[in-house]
Amino acid sequence: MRIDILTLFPESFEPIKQSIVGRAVENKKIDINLINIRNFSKDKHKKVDDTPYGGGAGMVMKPDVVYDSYKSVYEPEAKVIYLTPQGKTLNQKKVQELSDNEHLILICGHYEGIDQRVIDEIAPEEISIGDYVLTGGELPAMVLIDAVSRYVDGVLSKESLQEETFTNNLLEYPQYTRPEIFLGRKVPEVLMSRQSQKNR
Ligand code: 21W
Repeated sequence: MRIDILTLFPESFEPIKQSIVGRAVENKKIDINLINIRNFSKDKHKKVDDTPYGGGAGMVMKPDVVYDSYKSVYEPEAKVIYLTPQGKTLNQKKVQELSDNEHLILICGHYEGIDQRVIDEIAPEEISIGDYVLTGGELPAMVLIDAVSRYVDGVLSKESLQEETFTNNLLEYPQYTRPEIFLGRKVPEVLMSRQSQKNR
């Protein structure tokens, strides 16, 4: 899977290169491509935002700059996603659906968001990660990548995915490991029987 990320803060994606996603990138299962939206500013001061028409606090990302960065990675087969607080809340079903795509383009807004006209033109799928206010779409994009990458072939074992709590609607159960007694608390007897030792 190829994932293009359009952002004003490409350096904020360093953590995603670690852990499971990082290993998937090294194994060439996932190709993460960071595009700095600022590189598409034609202005001599590399301006990427401006004050909102009609007034109000903060700044709005300029439509031409975002659109040019988008055109630099666009292909018709790609699934385009705009991370925005107004979007539909991400859930495990959506995560699984997204993992069927060979190419994701993630658009991260910052400040008060992106000029609506470029959103109307691109018509991306709009996704939020929950009802609380963040400073931009970068953390939400990393959350989405982490969740989706687990379904990319060869990233996780089949067994791990089958144990999936949210999709199977199974109840998660408490987990224990050695030692058998910790601060006077014993591991439940049922887990200590010979039969349940087969996975150890
Ligand atoms: C936060 C942008 C608040 C815009 C006036 C009228 C992406 C996010 C984000 C942000 C506003 C996600 C406005 C959960 C999030 C994100 C930055 C509101 C807009 N002003 N999921 N309308 N929470 N957040 N201002 O914050 O970009 S996915």
